[in-house]
Amino acid sequence: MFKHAIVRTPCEAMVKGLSTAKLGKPDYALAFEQHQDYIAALRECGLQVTELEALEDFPDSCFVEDVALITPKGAILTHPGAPSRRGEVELIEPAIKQFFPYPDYIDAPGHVEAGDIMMVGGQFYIGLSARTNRQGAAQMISLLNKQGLSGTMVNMSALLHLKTGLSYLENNNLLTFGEIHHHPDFSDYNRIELTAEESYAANSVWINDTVLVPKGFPKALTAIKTLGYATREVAMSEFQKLDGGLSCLSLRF
Ligand code: CIR
Repeated sequence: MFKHAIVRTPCEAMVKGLSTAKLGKPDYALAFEQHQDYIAALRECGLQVTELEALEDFPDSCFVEDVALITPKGAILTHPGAPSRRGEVELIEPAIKQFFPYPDYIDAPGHVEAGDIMMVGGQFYIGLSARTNRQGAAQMISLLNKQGLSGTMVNMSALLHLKTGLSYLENNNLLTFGEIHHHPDFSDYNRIELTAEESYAANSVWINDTVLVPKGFPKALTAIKTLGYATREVAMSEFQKLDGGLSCLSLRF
């Protein structure tokens, strides 16, 4: 069960955020509205939400998931692979310390963005991407070990972050698409493969037996409902334009 979430209000500079999506620039007013509804959805799932102020110097700072990993045992602040995002770490630190006074840290030359990390109970899968390198993943695994948890590295090629291509919905259920669907590391899970045109919904979020699903992906929504979950759709068009998914917008713990 999760009890808390930390989110950060999108800044107006988000229109200059990193993107490969080729979907155009986000509309700030609509992004703000979608973010408010995202917060409402977290609250509907029973979470107490800490809302942090917008940071105009950091266009991608609403994607708080990347700058910290929160486990059931503690917090680890990351060192993002994207240089423009590194300053976000010290700015989220005070909020993390309110819950975890003594976090651990990833240091250069290690890079980690926690969008590359998927938690399955006490086991953490760490995707090696353009944003998370081997040194960073190795540091992360030893910090997880210190907490009595374990981690493994996952080789991948095409995705921005590991969780861009999969989500763990608990109960052994994994939403996947593309390269991740056939990845040997995940062959023991009940994998639900999404079609290429619905691949964005592979980043859905389990929160206390409700699954948040991005709006506009009807086959994914049906597949998740068929597994027996309650679902809550959240419009995400403006964040999709910045390669950001549902999980990226919060830290849940
Ligand atoms: C970035 O490229 O860093 C942002 N525009 C999107 C980050 C998405 N975060 C995530 O997948 N965890």
